[in-house]
Amino acid sequence: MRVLIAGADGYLGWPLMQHLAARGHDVAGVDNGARRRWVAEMESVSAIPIAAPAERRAAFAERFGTEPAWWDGDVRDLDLVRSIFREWRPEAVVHLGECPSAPYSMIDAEHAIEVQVNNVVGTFALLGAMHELAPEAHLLKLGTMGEYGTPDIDIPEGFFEVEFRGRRDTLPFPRQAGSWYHWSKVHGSNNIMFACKVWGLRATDVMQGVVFGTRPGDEPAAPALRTRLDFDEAFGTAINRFCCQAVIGHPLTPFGEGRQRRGFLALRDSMQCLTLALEHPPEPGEYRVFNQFQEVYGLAELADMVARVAGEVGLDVEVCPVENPRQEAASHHYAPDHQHLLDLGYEPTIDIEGEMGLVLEDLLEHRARIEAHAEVLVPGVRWDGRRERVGWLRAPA
Ligand code: NAD
Ligand code: USQ
Repeated sequence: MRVLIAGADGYLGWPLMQHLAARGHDVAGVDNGARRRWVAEMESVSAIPIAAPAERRAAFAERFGTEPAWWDGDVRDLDLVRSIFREWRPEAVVHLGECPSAPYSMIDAEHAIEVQVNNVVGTFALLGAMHELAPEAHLLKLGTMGEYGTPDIDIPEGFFEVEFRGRRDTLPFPRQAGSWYHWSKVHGSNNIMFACKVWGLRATDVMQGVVFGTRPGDEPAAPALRTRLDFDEAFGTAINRFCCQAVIGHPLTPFGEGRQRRGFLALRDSMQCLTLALEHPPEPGEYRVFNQFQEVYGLAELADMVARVAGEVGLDVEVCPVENPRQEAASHHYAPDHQHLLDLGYEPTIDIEGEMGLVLEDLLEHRARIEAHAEVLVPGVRWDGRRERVGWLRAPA
């Protein structure tokens, strides 16, 4: 299958290029390098060193025999996207090319606008070009579990049956996002749903949980093929941050009481699920929603797991909760369905602690890079608009 990956230089995009090429798909990428600039703006670096895009493509050619088609460009540029579609003629488009950070979107109004314009307009340009030039192609779009928020009822996969005043209908499940970033994903989902209805496009909207991990497959990749792993408050996700904290002996930082719950999945599971969705496309005109995560965990529970695994490799780590800079439910019901991908054959990684152990192993050789930027480990972007680092709720020993 000819697959265009938007956001191909990113945490998920770069390993997905390789995962799909290894399965015999023809892959092409487009990326404007925004993630590299955003992490630099947060005064941080990827803990795992990453090669420049051209070096990455050369390493890809060495591994897979040929360089992938590639565009250094912005998917908000409709003319660019049209020209890519004319040249590459994709049968599927995987859209990962967005700003993925809730804290970045909450810095101030400028950042909120940047994230919303980037994410909503980029998605729209891809939809418009598909409508004009590739109406048969399948759009595989990364949404997020955070679109749903944390309602006090179970969360279905996109749609649910409602009875109101004696009448029944199947309707989109309400979205109650918790950051400007998460709302940008809701707006994207709504536009995709309508594009399927009015333009007859086919799309899978993946409500993905929080991803962690360094390895998309069993073998450690060659250096230029490795993906990034961030630990700053905006672009580092919880387990990845806890692992980076552990390798330098920094206290692990669950926010608040750590009783908030989220769905998590390993990087290798994200690759597996996206591939399953691609290889089992929806019907023309169909808009389907998959909830994608391996298991739900509480944040304090996860910090304790990382501390335990770190202890097994000789790292002495304490868990010290900090004030929660976000506005989110401290304790809540959380029971999302996630059956659709299991029905397609998804085999979840069961050994989450084993996966954490691999992350720690891969990070240990790069601890100096984390130590040199350790100040980014304690958050300072608060949802109430203040920029002031949070305090410890239990001071480190
Ligand atoms: P990432 O930032 O590493 O990847 C996104 C890539 O898209 C980056 O390389 C960036 O440079 C590029 N990009 C951004 N805007 C662009 C634009 N306008 N034009 C061209 N390229 C652009 O993020 P990621 O973690 O790989 O996430 C990919 C997608 O998955 C995002 O949509 C994110 O919302 C979603 N997601 C991620 C996670 C996670 O835990 N990583 C969880 C759920 C959903
Ligand atoms: N958290 C901590 N301590 C930390 C970092 C985070 O307790 O040091 C908590 C947060 O308060 C939150 C949870 O962990 O409750 C998840 O935070 P996160 O930063 O790992 O993830 P989030 O901001 O939700 O965003 C990430 C990705 C985003 C994706 C989302 C999936 O960055 O692209 O959309 O996960 S989900 O959370 O399911 O919406």
